[in-house]
Amino acid sequence: MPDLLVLNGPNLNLLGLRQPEIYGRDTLADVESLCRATATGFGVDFRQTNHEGEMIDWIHAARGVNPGIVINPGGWSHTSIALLDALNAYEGAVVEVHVSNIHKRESFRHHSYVSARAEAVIAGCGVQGYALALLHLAARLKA
Ligand code: CA2
Repeated sequence: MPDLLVLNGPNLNLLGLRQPEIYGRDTLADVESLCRATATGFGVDFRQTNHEGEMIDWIHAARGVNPGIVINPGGWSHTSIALLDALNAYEGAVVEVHVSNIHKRESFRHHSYVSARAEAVIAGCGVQGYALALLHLAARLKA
């Protein structure tokens, strides 16, 4: 089975290390373990970057290779048409995840450009949102 790609945007390397009242205490390494344990039948290619161009290059490279992407675009969710354009050039399934419920937070977090491309959006389930996203993709891609 080909790998599912799990992409994490800026500052998510700090998960579990700061602001636990918003993002919880699990680190990004814990999230990676959770993803690997959840995506039965698929490999997981798990990445994080603080550089928007690098994220876009990874999405381009996924074309024709990875059948699904789980993406937490972090702050780029609310700013990046370039990220949306890259996802629109990708033919596979996309699920957007946010650890926090962006709709309960500041109004500038309420809109995500990526949501226009995602087939599902999970927000506010904490890091379990990644597991839910992978369960959805695995079921959808095996069917
Ligand atoms: O809730 C989410 O997963 C977010 O995508 C996290 C982003 C935020 O900009 C989005 O609005 C919602 C922030 C990335 C994590 O930043 C941290 C900063 C300090 C400590 C821990 C994480």
